[in-house]
Amino acid sequence: MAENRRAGPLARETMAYVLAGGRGSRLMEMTDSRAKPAVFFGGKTRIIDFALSNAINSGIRRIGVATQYKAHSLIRHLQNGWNFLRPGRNESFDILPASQRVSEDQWYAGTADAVYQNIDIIESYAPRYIVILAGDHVYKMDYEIMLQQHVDSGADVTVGCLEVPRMEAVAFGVMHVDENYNITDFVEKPADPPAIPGRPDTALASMGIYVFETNFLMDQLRRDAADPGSSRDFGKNIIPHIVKHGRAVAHRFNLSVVRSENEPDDEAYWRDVGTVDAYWQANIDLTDIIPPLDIYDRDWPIWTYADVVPPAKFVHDEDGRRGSAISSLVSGDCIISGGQLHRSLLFTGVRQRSYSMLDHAVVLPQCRIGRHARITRAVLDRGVEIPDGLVIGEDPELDAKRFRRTANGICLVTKPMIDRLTY
Ligand code: ADQ
Ligand code: ADP
Repeated sequence: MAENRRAGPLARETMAYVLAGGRGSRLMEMTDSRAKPAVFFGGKTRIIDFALSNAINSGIRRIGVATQYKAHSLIRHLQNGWNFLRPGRNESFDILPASQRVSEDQWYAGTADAVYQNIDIIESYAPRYIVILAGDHVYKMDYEIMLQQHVDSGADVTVGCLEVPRMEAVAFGVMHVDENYNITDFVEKPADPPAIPGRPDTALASMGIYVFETNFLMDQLRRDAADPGSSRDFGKNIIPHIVKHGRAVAHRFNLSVVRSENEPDDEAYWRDVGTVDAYWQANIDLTDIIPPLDIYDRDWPIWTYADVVPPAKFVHDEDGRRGSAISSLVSGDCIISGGQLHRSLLFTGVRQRSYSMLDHAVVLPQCRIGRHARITRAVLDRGVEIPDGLVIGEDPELDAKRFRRTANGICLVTKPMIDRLTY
């Protein structure tokens, strides 16, 4: 009976457990007040919406989200947008903040501990499989395909992987695989990443995505918790242990990436958006005529919580100058009155006034752009009010004094930086 019973997708026997506690400190002041998964991305969504939408679109109906660092903004977003799963239909959505669980500590020690401390909740749902996800990556992926591979291969753990330039692999778990994609070696964040054999410039990196049978994972977590030398981390402890003592298999992201017909098929889109430069670039990429990520794909919608707002509006100013946008994304409740924008992305509720110019700018919700302001290659954090006439992105030395200017010349501008301006 049990063997023949499985009719639906494996996803319906799976819980997605999203790790959303990390700060993402390389995003600098953008994550001063919110965790990286809560950072806005792409006009309406936040970064965590991608992992959560992937789970829902893959057919998963049980989701847990572990939070810790500056979780207020994240938790409010989750409660507003993601609480539609219903216990009466064998669905569940749990927000699991650190500090409320078994340990005396206020904090999850590491990513494995963020699961371990909620073992009782997970076991109460008895999902057969569990997929561990990072809440801070932008990509579209069908986890059902990875689950299928996991079941077919009989692995103890299946680890999502992709190829990255070898020098970038210092930030990742790096693996060696045999011809059947069995992982033969795994090293977390190596200073000198090992290359894929025969391809000296490329390494095989872990995406920080893991599939387990729940019972097996719980055994591993209990074993790890009893080891005083462990830092309770998947990448540092759990995965290397299984590679050594069990069977870990790599799942190539290429096999399960979801592409629309409008996406180039030479790239499997996955972004960590972990730095200001990467964040700026990934948002600006959306203004391409054919962007590498299609956020208009109705077959794989990225769900979010968004306020109900009026449409964007473009008006000319009193001199008859147009308010206009070229190669740009403009969200609801924006009013462009006589200003111009080019290759820019405006989130909800931005006001851009006459004679101002935005070029390659990423403007988060509720910003105000004053008259005659000129802003090039910048990220404006939520609620920033640019005074009349302010120029950003044209004088590197001045910008570096006033704002967070990256090595690539991108300026991150926050409210406190504007408050400190004297001129
Ligand atoms: P990192 O991304 O550096 O490496 P980590 O900082 O542990 O690993 O973050 C993983 C995820 O867990 C993130 O989504 C983060 O927000 C969250 N997180 C971190 N600490 C947490 C905690 N204490 N409680 C709850 N959530 C927490 C990992 C793997 C690498 C892999 C990369 C891919 O360890 O092997 O290559 O992900 O990005
Ligand atoms: P984030 O910028 O990451 O969204 P918050 O959600 O905490 O961070 O919002 C930033 C500011 O916007 C807060 O200071 C808060 O006062 C205000 N805000 C946004 N949404 C709401 C809301 N639903 N209720 C109250 N305040 C809100």
